[in-house]
Amino acid sequence: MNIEVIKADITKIHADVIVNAANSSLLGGGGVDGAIHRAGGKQILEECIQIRDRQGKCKTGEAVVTSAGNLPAKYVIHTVGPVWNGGVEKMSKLLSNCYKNSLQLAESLGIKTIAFPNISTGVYRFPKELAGKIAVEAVQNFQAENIKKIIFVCLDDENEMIYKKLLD
Ligand code: AR6
Repeated sequence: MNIEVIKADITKIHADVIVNAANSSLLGGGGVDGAIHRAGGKQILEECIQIRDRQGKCKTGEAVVTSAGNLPAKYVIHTVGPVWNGGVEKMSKLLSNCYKNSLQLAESLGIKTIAFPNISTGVYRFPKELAGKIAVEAVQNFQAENIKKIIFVCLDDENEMIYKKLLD
């Protein structure tokens, strides 16, 4: 399995799956969530609403999948990161679950490439260095069968530097 780091807008990435840092309502928001819904179009929101109607809100650390609307990806996996509250152990476990559950769901779709944003490190204020360490550990520990490439897509220089150092 190949792990890459790039600095880019995730909505432009040609991967089978792009992951969204959503909130538990699944109804969109700001940051990467807003960008994905804007670029992907209303199809994504309609599917999110159907999921909500079927199974209720998405809990922190869990993941659900929709199609990708107008995006170059095939699917969007929406996961809900923890809102940082300083409780390192619980927060770390929840963030790790986001990566694990997204990868598991991606495996079940039989896809080969998946792109992650830096979940929880924006509005949810998770410390970037710790979030990077958790993300890298979670993907390195994942036993992939179909997935061949994982891309960490960073929007800012700080995250790009953190991930490049961690994967060096
Ligand atoms: N491409 C790649 N990364 C991005 C993009 C983009 N287009 N836009 C932002 N980022 P955030 P969170 C980075 O706030 O902290 C939403 O309102 C950003 O620089 O998007 O998990 C949801 O609805 C940061 O490093 O997500 C939730 O309510 C990272 O993506 C809440 O924000 C995550 O920042 C979730 O907060």
